[in-house]
Amino acid sequence: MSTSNVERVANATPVLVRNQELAAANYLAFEADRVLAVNLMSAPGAGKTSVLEATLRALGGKRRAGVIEGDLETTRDADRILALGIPAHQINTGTVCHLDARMVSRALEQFPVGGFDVLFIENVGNLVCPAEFDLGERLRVMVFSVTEGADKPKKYPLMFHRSHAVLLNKIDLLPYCGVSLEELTRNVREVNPDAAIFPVSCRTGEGIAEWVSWLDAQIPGE
Ligand SMILES: Nc1nc2c(ncn2[C@@H]2O[C@H](COP(=O)(O)OP(=O)(O)O)[C@@H](O)[C@H]2O)c(=O)[nH]1
Ligand SMILES: [Mg+2]
Repeated sequence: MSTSNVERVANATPVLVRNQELAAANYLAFEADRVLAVNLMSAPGAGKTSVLEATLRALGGKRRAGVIEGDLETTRDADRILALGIPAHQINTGTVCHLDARMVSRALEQFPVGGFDVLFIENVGNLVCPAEFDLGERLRVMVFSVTEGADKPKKYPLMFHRSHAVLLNKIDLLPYCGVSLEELTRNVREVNPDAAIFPVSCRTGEGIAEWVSWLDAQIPGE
């Protein structure tokens, strides 16, 4: 299509500027507590909670971890984390399609994170808005399931572009969904040449050790 037929829409910046201020305060609080805050993002169902379950199991007792869960409704994801014996706090956003820095700052009042080495914040499932709202995290990690199609990094570039690591999940399903891992990886690289990319399967466990080893290296030492 000719570019003259494409309209680009301007973003609502004052909301984002205010969010950045609150995110900066959260960032300083996390640094003061020496906790690595990880903002985990994806479309609904890509496998964020499954990745968390696999990651928490692999970290074992080696690192003290906590989880803040974001969903429109229910405590299902927090319950899945609590079932592993890991402290978890659920935020329900109602109709809001992403977490923001204010929600996280309020959660921290009830869920102190000073005793953790790593705090995972599972964002609301959405491939668009979470990428615009920083929470004060040091790491942004994205889960992308191969069933979503190889073209999505190009069509929804912001989350891919801003992520420090991209997990290509559900590789056990590659034979059934007609997606080439090479093409998908190439498309991620085109929007983000620097991201660490990990093909994984939460179903078979493939690739989880490589991802967890990378993550573990980001956690501040004693
Ligand atoms: N086949 C397969 N299914 C997976 C994998 N990871 C997650 N799932 C399934 O995908 C669905 C959504 O997973 P969930 O972790 O709840 O995704 P979230 O909404 O991003 O937190 C569940 O039915 C999981 O069992 C995987 O690696 N392979
Ligand atoms: Mg989830």
